[in-house]
Amino acid sequence: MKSYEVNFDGLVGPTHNYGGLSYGNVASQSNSQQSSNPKEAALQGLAKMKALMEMGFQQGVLAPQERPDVAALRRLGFAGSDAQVIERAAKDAMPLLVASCSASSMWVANAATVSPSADSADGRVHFTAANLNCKYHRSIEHPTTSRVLGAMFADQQHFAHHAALPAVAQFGDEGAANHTRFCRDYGQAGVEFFVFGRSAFDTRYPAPQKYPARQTLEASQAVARLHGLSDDGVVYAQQNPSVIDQGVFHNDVIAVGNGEVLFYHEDAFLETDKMLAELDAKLGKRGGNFQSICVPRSQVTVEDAVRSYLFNSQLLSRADGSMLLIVPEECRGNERVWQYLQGLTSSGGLIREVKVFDLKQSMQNGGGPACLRLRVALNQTELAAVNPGVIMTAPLYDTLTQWVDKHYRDRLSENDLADPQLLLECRTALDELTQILKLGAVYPFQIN
Ligand code: SUG
Repeated sequence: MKSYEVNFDGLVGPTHNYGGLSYGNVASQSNSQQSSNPKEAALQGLAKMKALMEMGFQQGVLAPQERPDVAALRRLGFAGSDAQVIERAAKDAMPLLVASCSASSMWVANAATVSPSADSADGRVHFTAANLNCKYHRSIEHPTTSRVLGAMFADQQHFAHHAALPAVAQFGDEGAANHTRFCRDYGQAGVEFFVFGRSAFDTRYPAPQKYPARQTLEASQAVARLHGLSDDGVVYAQQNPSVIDQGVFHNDVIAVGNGEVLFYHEDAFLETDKMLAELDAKLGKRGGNFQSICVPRSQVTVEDAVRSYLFNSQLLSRADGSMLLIVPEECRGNERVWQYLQGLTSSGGLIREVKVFDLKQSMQNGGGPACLRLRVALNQTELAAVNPGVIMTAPLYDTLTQWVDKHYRDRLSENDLADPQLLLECRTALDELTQILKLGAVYPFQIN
């Protein structure tokens, strides 16, 4: 049976703004307080989805969340009508209002970890929503994420959903941003590669000194257990703590993998040789031929990688077996990175082509092409069981661009977040969206 990697991209929500909320994420910190353009952000994301669909890749869409999250503000003690809750938070605790307005759910690489049916013990596709417990504004995403994923992948015969891990730092889980799957074919058993930043319980593992390591070993192990993965099909590796301290807050900022290929920076991991040998041996046992492409620090520094998001690219397998890299415009803007990419594609290796996308609105918050997508490997039967409303088509693209044009503002600054009208605009837009995507009631304002 034919199998596919389906990319579900996060649709940018109407409150996209630069809140400076992510300590350790250089772009988020340095663009704090700038005004944003939510309409442009959403259209940039949709343009990428459309382009991939037109290139023949399977493409889906993942809905944004209700923001401001009034229910979250109520849990923090703000009371009254919805408008009063927002007003009071704006007056007494602006950082909490900003956090409750973040459109960060757009970076769906952090929505969940997904294991395909070929890897799991019960032969179903498994999803564990990420608790995103390192940052308050992200920790409030998972209940709605779970409902949205449940509405997209509803058929229990094929899809199994797990609630987010316990909401403590020891089980800090950032989802697929620290998870890669290698395989010979999407429908065959593969090797799932979990990269962690620190261990919560084992002091032998070093930890970064400056910025937080968001993903723990124990969280990755729990996800592997929940998904019923076998030891033969799992490899754990530690991220180099020194790159976390240079702004590599997720592994997908310094490495990307797909099929049999890992594309990574020389400084990305600890004990790299051991890790590569294990990946090679385990993929070999599953009929695959593991290949790695190491980008040397002499050509691209970690700083270049963080600024350009070279590794936050989408590595896509084409029908002829060659690979395509989807990179953000910032890669073209960095001379060393661009030169490296020219050499890479002309060397006759696996990666033959680079396509550049303008995702500046998302990039300014530290979210590149790979952050904006959640990969789900599905066989034909499973793909047919996905809610068809969320599969990208030319008519859906047109409908969604019109929907964005109708509902989104083209400028948003911190003061605008206190405007109770923004909440009404968002709810009106999302109510319509759930009808467009045929999701049913998934938002707090629809179910409470
Ligand atoms: O969690 N930025 C996100 C970016 C996530 C990128 N995802 C991956 N690399 N997979 C984060 O740091 C910034 C929000 C703000 O500052 O307004 C933010 O949440």
